[in-house]
Formats: sequence, C-alpha cells, structure tokens
Amino acid sequence: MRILISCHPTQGGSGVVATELAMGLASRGHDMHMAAVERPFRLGDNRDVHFHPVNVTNYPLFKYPPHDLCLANEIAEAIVAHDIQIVHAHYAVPHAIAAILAAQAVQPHPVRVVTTLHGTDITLVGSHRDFYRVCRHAMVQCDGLTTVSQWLLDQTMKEFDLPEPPVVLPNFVDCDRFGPRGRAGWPEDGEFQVLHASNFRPVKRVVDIIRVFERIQRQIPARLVMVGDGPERGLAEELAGELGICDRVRFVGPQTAVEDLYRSSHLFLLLSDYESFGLSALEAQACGVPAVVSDAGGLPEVVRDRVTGRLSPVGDIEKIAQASLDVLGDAEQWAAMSEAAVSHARRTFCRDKILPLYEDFYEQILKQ
Ligand code: GMT
Repeated sequence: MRILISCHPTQGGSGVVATELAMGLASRGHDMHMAAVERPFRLGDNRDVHFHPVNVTNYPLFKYPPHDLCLANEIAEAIVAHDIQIVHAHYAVPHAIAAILAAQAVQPHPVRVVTTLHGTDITLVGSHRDFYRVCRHAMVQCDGLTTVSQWLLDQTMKEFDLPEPPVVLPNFVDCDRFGPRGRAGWPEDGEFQVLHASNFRPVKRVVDIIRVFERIQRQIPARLVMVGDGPERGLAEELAGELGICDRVRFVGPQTAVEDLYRSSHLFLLLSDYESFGLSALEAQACGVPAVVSDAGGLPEVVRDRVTGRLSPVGDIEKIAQASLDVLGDAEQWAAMSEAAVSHARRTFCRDKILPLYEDFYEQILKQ
C-alpha cells in the first residue's frame, strides 16, 4: 500500500506512535511517506520512509503563519506525486482537518483518510470550543477513525457523540529495540534508579514525581532520572531544590536512546491526571521495568496491577510512595514483576502483533 502519515514531530507519544508505524510498515514492504514541519525525532536517519517537510510560508499580511493550510497543501502535493492511497493523520488537531482538506483538494483522485485519536486531542484540545466543530467535522468525514485505548473510545463518544464509534487499535512497542537484554540487576549494595519520561505538561503532574521520590529516597538509596522537557520542568527543579534532593535528581532533557535509560532503571513512574494509553509505561515494561502509574484513563489497560507494576490513586503521594517502596522492597518479587512486565508487553503490545491489525484496517477502508 502507499500510505502517507502526518503527525506532530515534537517529543510526544502521538509523534512516536506515528513514526514507529511508518517505519514498521516500511519494513513490511509498504511505500511509506511522512509529512510534518520538521523531521519527527523518532525517525532518526531512517531511509526507508520518504519524508515530506512542510514549508510554512509567511507573508507580511499574515499576523500568524498559516501552518495548517501549508500542511494540507503538502499532503495534497504528496498524494498526487506518489499516488497515495491512504492519508493517516495522527492527532485530530490539526492533522485530521488538514488531511480532509487535502483529500478534497485532489478530487477526483481516490484517496482515503484515516485518523488516529491519541488523547489530549479529544480531552483537552478538540473538545475546546475553539476547535470543537471543525474537529468533529473531520472525524465524521474520515473514512476510518481509531483510538489507542477503550477508555479513549468511550471519552470520544461522550464528547463528540459520533454516528459510528471508532475502532480501538492499541499502541505498540518495537520489542527488538525495547527489550530486557542488559537490564539493571537488583542493586545489592548500590542504589535504585527511578525513572520518569514525559513532556512535562501540567497533565503529567511532574511535581508529584519529585514528592514521591523524596519519600522513596528517605527509605532506600535511590536516584531519580527525569527525561524530557516542557512547561513544568522549572517547577519540578525548584521543588527538588526546596526538598534538598538536588544531588539525587538528574534532569537529562530529551533523549534519543531512551531504551538504555529504561534498562538501567528499577522503577518507572507515570503519575498523570490521566493518560489515554501511556506509551512510556509500555516501553518501560518491555525493557523489564515495573511501572507505578495513575489508576486513571487507559493506564489500567496497559499496566496490570500487582503483576507488572502498581495502579495508584492520582495525587495521593503517600500511597504512591508506599506502592513504589513495595515494588522495590524485595529482590525476588521485583525480579518476578520485571519478568511479568516483559512478557505482558510482548504478548499484548508487540509491534509484530499490532501492525497486521493496521494493515487489515487499511485494507477494509480501501475496499469500502
Ligand atoms: O502525553 C502527551 O501529552 C502527549 C500526547 C501526544 O499526543 O503526543 O500523548 C498522548 O498520546 C500518546 C500516544 O498515543 C499516549 O500514549 C498518551 O497517553 C497520550 N497522552 C495523554 O492522554 C495525556
């Protein structure tokens, strides 16, 4: 199949999933294209995916550069030049809307539009009055609509009351890259490494990560590694200073080889208000790292409570710290959880299992 994927190229789960999908489908022989304002960071130096940079033209009359129109135009150009059969938009705003416009612009060229909803595009952005109508219009006009979890499907139907429910196609992990080989062992005399990775947006509650870690390191020798960057990084750094644990916490910014950081860790924390899925918790588990996550959103679909990690009440610092200490409390139990995390990730969310679902979905859409 000839498929073009458009996504936000910046650090964030939707861009990661979109890029992994493009690379994975290219490795299965499909002619894959991506369009974005810059090269998606997960694409690295991959040469199997054709990248179409979106050039955002400005003109003195425009107060704001018309990014979304330039995106739609680039998609339309690529459809015609490469005889694209499917445009797959990741994140409704603005990708689904731009894809619909591009498909209309190239008529009568036959092209189908698929959109994957990722979470905040529904819960925060798309449902906001400023986007609601065009967002719903794009979802209704798409030939296929998917969500990354059952929870997000339910939220979408609640917010948008669509004539047809989307299809759940869960996120996935490349089990060759994100695997347990070389993972950290139980630190007999050393210290535990606790990890968090996100875009530090308010929904991630990074301040809770610092508070929970402060309680953990009171009981056991531990260090915290904070991966990523975003609006609440300053707050988290400040709090680490106030709590006197600066020497125990490293803010390492965005990382390309994040799998090495997972493998050198003993515990992964994701304490968001909610996550539609929580891709980082899946990647951590695939590397053999038990995850303590919020009992909210789609996270219970990804982490098995007391088997591969713990589900904890949002914002309850004492309970989350205790759950974390329980996970790190006993070598044998930790090793069993680490093993269970790997097999759960492989059995349920391995790339090789999920990509065929996408292929079947595309084929059904092409037959419509
Ligand atoms: O988490 C973010 O704020 C980034 C966002 C994105 O679209 O880049 O992530 C969402 O999509 C990811 C991939 O499907 C999911 O794993 C995340 O759970 C979801 N984030 C939220 O729902 C908050």
